[in-house]
Amino acid sequence: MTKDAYTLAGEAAAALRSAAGLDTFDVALVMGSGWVPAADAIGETVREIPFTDLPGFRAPAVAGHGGKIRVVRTSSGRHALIFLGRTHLYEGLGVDAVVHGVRTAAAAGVRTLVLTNAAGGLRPETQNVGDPVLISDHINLTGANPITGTTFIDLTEVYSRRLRALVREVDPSLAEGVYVAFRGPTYETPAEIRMLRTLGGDMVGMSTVLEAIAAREAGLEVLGISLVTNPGAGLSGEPLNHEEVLEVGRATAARMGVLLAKVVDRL
Ligand code: 8IG
Repeated sequence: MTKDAYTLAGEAAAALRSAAGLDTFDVALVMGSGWVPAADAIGETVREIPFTDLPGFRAPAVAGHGGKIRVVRTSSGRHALIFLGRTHLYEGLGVDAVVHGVRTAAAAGVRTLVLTNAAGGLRPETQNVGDPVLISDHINLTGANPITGTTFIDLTEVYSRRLRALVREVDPSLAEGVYVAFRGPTYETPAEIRMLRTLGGDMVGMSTVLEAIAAREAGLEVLGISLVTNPGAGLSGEPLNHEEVLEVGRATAARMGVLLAKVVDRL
């Protein structure tokens, strides 16, 4: 069963190499909601491949989540795979579908993975909407795991200390935080948000952790960045909605794009 998922990723990687006209890639970036407008700054587009052209991929269900892989050449000549959109666990397609892009990137030769997301902020005392936060660690409350069987993967340093230091050379103002993931698609109750603050979480969302685990299994070095787009439920008195996420993304696209472009060129 799980063997099939890795085989399918190998087939998708072969199709991707052929569609891109390239044998290997230096880095892959997964652009979460709010991050898609930042993709344009990373480099010059070589090709765009709809997810539906590759084995095992599904078109994302969520507005603002794109639905294709952009192959980009950066100013320093590196080749990046930019995933414009991702599959979420709440879509009900299963864990393998959620991590298929990461496994495909790994099978296509990628060694470094940048995972971005939009998230609720659990620390409005110190976080502002529109701030990017480096993910230092995660708490996986999805109830799921992409790995089945007796593969005991070490998660002591899921999010590379080296890559975080490299990003802080580019932007020393960036804070770090612990990302908590729920399955969704509901946002949290105020009581759950209070619980997550007590547990040591700094951001909360519905993505990233399963992809990060699959990436560590594949031996990739992982960088994670959250864009805080709303205070967690009950922390601001306002209800949450997805449109504000996209709006914050549009407002911060230039800053996030420059940040990612500089980071990718220093990898
Ligand atoms: I953007 O407040 C975004 N994604 N679970 N909670 C959860 N996911 C989110 C949130 C949030 N904001």
